[in-house]
Amino acid sequence: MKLLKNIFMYLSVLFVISCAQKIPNATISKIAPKEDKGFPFEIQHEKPNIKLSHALERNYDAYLGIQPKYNELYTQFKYTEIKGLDYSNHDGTITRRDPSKVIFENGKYYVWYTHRQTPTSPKGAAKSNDTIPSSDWDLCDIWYATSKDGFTWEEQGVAVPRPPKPNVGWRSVATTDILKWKGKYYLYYQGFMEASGKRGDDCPVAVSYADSPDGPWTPYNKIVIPNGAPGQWDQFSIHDPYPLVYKGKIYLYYKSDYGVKGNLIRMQGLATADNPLGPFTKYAQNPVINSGHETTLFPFKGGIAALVIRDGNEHNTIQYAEDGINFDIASITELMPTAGGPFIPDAFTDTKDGRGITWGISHFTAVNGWSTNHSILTRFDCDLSQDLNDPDMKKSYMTYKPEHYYKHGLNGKQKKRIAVQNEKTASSN
Ligand code: AAL
Repeated sequence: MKLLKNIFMYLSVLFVISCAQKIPNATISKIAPKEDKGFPFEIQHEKPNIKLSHALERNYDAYLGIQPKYNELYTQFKYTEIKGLDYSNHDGTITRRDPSKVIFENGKYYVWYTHRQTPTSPKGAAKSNDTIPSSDWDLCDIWYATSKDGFTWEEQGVAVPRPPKPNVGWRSVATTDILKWKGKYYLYYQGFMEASGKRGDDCPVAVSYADSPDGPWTPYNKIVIPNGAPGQWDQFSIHDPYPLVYKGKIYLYYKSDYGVKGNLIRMQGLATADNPLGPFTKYAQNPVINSGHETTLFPFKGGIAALVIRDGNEHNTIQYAEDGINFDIASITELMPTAGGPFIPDAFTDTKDGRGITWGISHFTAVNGWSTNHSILTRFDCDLSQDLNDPDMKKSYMTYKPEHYYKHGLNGKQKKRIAVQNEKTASSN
């Protein structure tokens, strides 16, 4: 019986092959499998069931939509000058930079930031002293401002001053971010024990806490996130501490600079804790984001999204990690907010469906050149929200005037190199 069956199958296969050989070409194309028809003209939001190139596979698998306008994690950024803050005619003696996330409490928005008010603008580590700052974030305190509409801000003064020597942060407290946890507020910040730039930017993370966003803030006076062990990527700096509540824990992302001065590589790491005062455990496979500068993240759907701004292979991208750890590129954009502190209504609710962000505060540095070096706060708007659909934020091009391009023209050294090359080309012909 089995033998008969095998013979029958063998004959059937032979029959099919011989028929196929006799079918003329025109008929073959009609009955050819679907994948030979080519990529369809009609827009396909679902991945078509045909053989695709690597790029097209990626276009369906890596992004939340097949075009920026369908991609919830794509946006342009629009900037508005904020009102209410004075900068002493931009002479470099007042800086405001590295804003925290924005929170809404007591009927108003709150933001905290690095505030410097010094007799001169920064003069570099060698010329710095007890009153002359080395860098824009040297000799700073943490101040805060409130606003009813997010455009006009009223400065409220100091939140966390530099503590007396030898406490962590006695030289400068800078680059803060806010956490709300079990009804209390926590400000994390970089605590400098020497002028930045002396050996680098050596500043472990310290924290102060309060019962109200208006303070008073109690300094914990202990390092909560120490630098890495000697030889590790984060051995010298923990920058931009950025806490969120995720999976029942505090997920604090941070940046570090590794490598040697002049060739620093910036990446983002993660430390988690069950208690705001620690202990924090650094994720074993840090860094978790291979690019980016100041850290800006927010809960999105079931995971965490990140603005990966300048520096690194993946600068100018928005990334997403379904588990808060394994980040992939979700979109590529431009004019990203520097040191963005977004308003994230569900930053601390341990949401399982993060709704995203639509605006925040960021900064512009060296606004008036280097001799009067200082930074200003600005407002940014965007559409990275599941609850907003603003087509004006989803365009995928920006036009810049020729002056903008020429401002980024060749420098003297490059012009010389080209002149030498021109001479070589001329003499070899
Ligand atoms: C910023 C941040 C940190 C650094 C300095 C002030 O870009 O990464 O805050 O220490 O510069």
